[in-house]
Amino acid sequence: MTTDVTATGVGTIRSGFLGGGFMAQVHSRAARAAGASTAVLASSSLERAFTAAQDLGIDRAASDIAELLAEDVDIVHVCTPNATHAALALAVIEAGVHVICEKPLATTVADAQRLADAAEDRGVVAAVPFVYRYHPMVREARARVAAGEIGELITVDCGYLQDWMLLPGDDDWRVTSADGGPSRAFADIGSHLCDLLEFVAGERIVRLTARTRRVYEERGNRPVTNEDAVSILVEMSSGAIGTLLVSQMAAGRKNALTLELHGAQASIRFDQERPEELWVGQREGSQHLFRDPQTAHPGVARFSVVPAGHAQGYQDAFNGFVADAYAAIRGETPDGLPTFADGVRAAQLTEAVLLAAREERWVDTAPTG
Ligand code: SOE
Repeated sequence: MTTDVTATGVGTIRSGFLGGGFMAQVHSRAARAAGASTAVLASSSLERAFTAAQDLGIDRAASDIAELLAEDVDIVHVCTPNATHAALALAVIEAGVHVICEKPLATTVADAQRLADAAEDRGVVAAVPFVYRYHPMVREARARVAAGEIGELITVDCGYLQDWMLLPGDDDWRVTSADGGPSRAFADIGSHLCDLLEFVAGERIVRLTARTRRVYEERGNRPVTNEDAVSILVEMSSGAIGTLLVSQMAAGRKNALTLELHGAQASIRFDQERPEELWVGQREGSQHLFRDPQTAHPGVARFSVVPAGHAQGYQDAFNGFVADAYAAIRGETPDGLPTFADGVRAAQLTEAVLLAAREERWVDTAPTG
């Protein structure tokens, strides 16, 4: 005898994609892993959409967002250049369709807030891929901190280092404010770092000051109008202090997001390039923990999709995020799903970093409301 699963209300979600680059690849794999039908993709032209749809195994190519929305999709993944996010995400929300929008959600706080408000008014699920939250060992760290296992937070030492913009010839659409937005290194990767810090520590960055650095004034024969690197000093709600270094020009560092929290009893360190591990530092008997659903903190085992010793990585984290966003569409409330409110928070921190650097001063960043 067979049983109809759709009869339980768990129907197949139809997903649409705006953009055909690296992020659309990652999103579409995750959508498929979550059991969705990857229905349609639109890009900057029908030709590009057709090629990308073919490469990614997506059923149909659309020439623009209107055509894409006409395909009766349940959710749209916005994976286009940064400066286009706000207008596209708003059009999706106004059509009453759920949305996952790449970060930065918008290039200003006002636009990001407008999107968050619009999503709430329309009652659609609106998520931002702060996907590092979905590494099982990040959840383990968060659970241990929340359980008081490291004690009161004293200092934090964090970084997010890449090297793909190291050489003067390295170029990308993100280098100009017109396409990338006023911030590059911070908005692109510093935003992940701050999201993860606040998520794991369970507290906010309440003040910061920053220095930005642009190494080459020109790339690809056009002026560079945003930063390659940022150093930040932070103060947390508990009074903890810390440093954050963010760079896209750190030779040899590919995607080195590191988070180290020092508490009154113990320290905890996560390194994104070794996501199966967690270091717990102690005056005596520091430990290296390895992901193991059998010994994970309660509530954390669900993030392990394969048994201990069978390595999980970036795409698995992405899959976990998209699966949770789709669960939210089905009416569930998954713990730790990053929403547009978190996208607004990232925009606030981005503006604060740029302001602090420009005016050489401390800026208050405690969330209001
Ligand atoms: C490039 O810097 C990039 O792909 C980011 O845009 C992603 O958000 C990050 O996860 C990996 O690096």
